[in-house]
Formats: sequence, C-alpha cells, structure tokens
Amino acid sequence: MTAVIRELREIRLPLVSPFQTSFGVQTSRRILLVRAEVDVDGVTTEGWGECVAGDEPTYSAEYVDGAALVMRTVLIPRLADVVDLTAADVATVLEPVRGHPMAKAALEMAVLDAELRSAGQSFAGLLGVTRDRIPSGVSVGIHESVAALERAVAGYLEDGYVRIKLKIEPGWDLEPVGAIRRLIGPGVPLQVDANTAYTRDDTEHLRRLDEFDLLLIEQPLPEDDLLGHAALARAATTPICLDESLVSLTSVSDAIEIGACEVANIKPGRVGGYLAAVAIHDLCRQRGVPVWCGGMLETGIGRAANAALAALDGFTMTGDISASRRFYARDIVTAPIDVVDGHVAVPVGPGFGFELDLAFLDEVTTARIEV
Ligand code: NPQ
Ligand code: MG
Repeated sequence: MTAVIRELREIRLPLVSPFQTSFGVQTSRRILLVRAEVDVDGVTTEGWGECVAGDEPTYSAEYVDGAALVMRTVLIPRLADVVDLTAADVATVLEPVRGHPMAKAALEMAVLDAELRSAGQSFAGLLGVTRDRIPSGVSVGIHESVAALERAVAGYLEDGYVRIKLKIEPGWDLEPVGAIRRLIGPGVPLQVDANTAYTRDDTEHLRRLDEFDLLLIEQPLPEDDLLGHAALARAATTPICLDESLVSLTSVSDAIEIGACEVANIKPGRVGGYLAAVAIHDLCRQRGVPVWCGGMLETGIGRAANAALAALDGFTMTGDISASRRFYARDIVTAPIDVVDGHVAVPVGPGFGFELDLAFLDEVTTARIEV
C-alpha cells in the first residue's frame, strides 16, 4: 500500500452568527482541506483531511495561508519521498520539521481517512470505542450585552446542549458568568474559556469565579506560562484546564506533573494529529486527568473525526463538539453533525465516517492546488 497527497483546497463558509473570543471576531471561516489517495493492489481510494488553522495566526501561530505554503513546499515533498507511506508513518516522517502541528495533522488525517476507507474500517472501529454517542457541549462567544448572551444561551439550552462554555476576557467575566449561572440554575454544567487573555496579576480577580460552581477555567494565562497556571490552580478551587499550552505529549506530561493541568482539552490539530491525540488521551487516563475534546469551528469532516475520538473512555467530560448548524447554515458533508437529546452520534461509516457534498464543496471552493 502507498499513500499520496493529491490536492489542497481552500473553502470559505459564512458563520451563522459572529463568534467573538478574546483574540477576535469571526464572521466567516476559511478552511484548508487535503485530499489523499491510497493504492492497494491497483485499487485507488481517496480520503480527506481538514486543517484547523484559523484565517489569522491569533489562536496559535498557524493560519490558513501559512499552512498551505508549508504543506506545499515542505511537508508534502517529504511525504512524497517515502516508499509505501502509511498514516502511521506521517508524524515520524514530518518530525524533523519544527512546528506546524495543524498542517501535519491535516495531512495525516487525509492519509488515515483514505487508508481506513480502503480497508472498509471506521476510525471508531480502529480506536475500539464502544459508545455510540457522546454528550454535546456548546461554546458561546462574547456578546455585546449580557441580555444578548442570555438570549443566546437560552437558545442553546433549547437546542439540547448539555454543557455551556462561555468565552471570557477582562471586562467580560464575573458579570456575564454570574448572570448565566442565575439564568440556567445550579444544575446545568458551566465552564469558561479565556484563550490566554489574563496575566498572573489577575489571580485574585480570577479566584472570584470560584463562586459560580464552574467545571473549569480554560487557559486563563499565556500558552508558555505553565508555572502561572500551576500557581493559579493552587489559589483557586475551580479546576484549571489547559488548551493552547498543550502542544505535545511532553508538554501535557510536564503540565500535569507541576500541577498546571487539572483537566485537559485535547484538540488533534493542536498536537499534530489524531494519533498523537490518542496517545495524549492514554497518558491523561493513566494520570487520572479528565479530558474532553475541543473544537475549532470544523466542518463535518473534523466534527465526525472528533466525535469518534471523544468516544474513547478517558473523555469523561463533555466536549465542544456541537451540531454543524451551530456554526454553518450548510455543511460540506451530506449528513451534517446533528445534536439529538443533547448527544452527537459516533460515526460508523468507513474512514472518519462522513460523505462529502461535492457540488456544494465546489461552490464554496476559493482555491485549489493539485499536487
Ligand atoms: C477554543 N474553540 O476552545 C476554540 C477557539 C477558537 C469552539 O471555543 C477560527 C479558527 C476561529 C479557530 C475561534 C471554541 C476560532 C478558532 C475560536 C478557535 O479555544
Ligand atoms: Mg479553548
């Protein structure tokens, strides 16, 4: 068997409503897709991967144009040099290239999807998961007023989401979080995500979030401030969860060891791929650290893959895998991810279990490179 990368495609999808975080407002999303082919005994099967890099390098250093360039000029040529390339080889072959985990993850994902489809196996089957559905949480952006936020959260509860995550930043924290806790009552699981917007000097202020009975505070401090997170974890009763800081197995292991990571958000793109994400899940499980699956405004491709990953036993907390229509009026897959009774079904079809709506995919395509 051998795999090759055939195509890079950039699409643009409008968001159903603006999504504001501490690092900016998003009204549409550019997304880079990768198409791979595997050949087994003369039979060709294609697979797709989705790169979660944002339009701009604001969540992390990666962004769509940079990811496309490094794939085309550095990563794909290295993969093309390998005889009998398989998905299990991709991370090792690309290891000498520093950084670019989201670009690497998308390439591995496309190869893995093609490989699994060619074998008639699902990603959920490869992982050996037994759950057939996972609980669905929703990430709610910063709004222009507390009243507008309350309307948004009420709508998501009507949609069935079983856990609410509020984006916070200095000036948008205690008041909106308190208002939402009062609105939803003590029984609805609630957590917050600062996307690195605070500093160590905000410790006393962040401790005031303890009164709202939150599941966790996600990434309050800068990505490289592990000691600051450890100090905050000692000062606050609300568990500290890391997102941006967790970039590798080593960074996760060290963060846990020093007490900086009481809960882990796992995003395959941020750690270099689904296979690395599974290894990080295994480590967290060994160490007794609860994990949940993050979201990057994925299309149905990434959403399907995340739903299977999040069915692993160590994913004991509700993730940010919401319905496709939370972000997009129309998805590029034929069966958009849906939330039923607060849960998302684990895909059982071959590969990552999605089928592309090729006509719509062509409609939203803004650039295409054949490799
Ligand atoms: C988080 N996601 O957990 C991220 C942040 C995020 C669902 O809260 C374009 C690309 C826009 C990536 C906005 C959620 C994004 C993005 C937010 C990632 O921190
Ligand atoms: Mg986050």
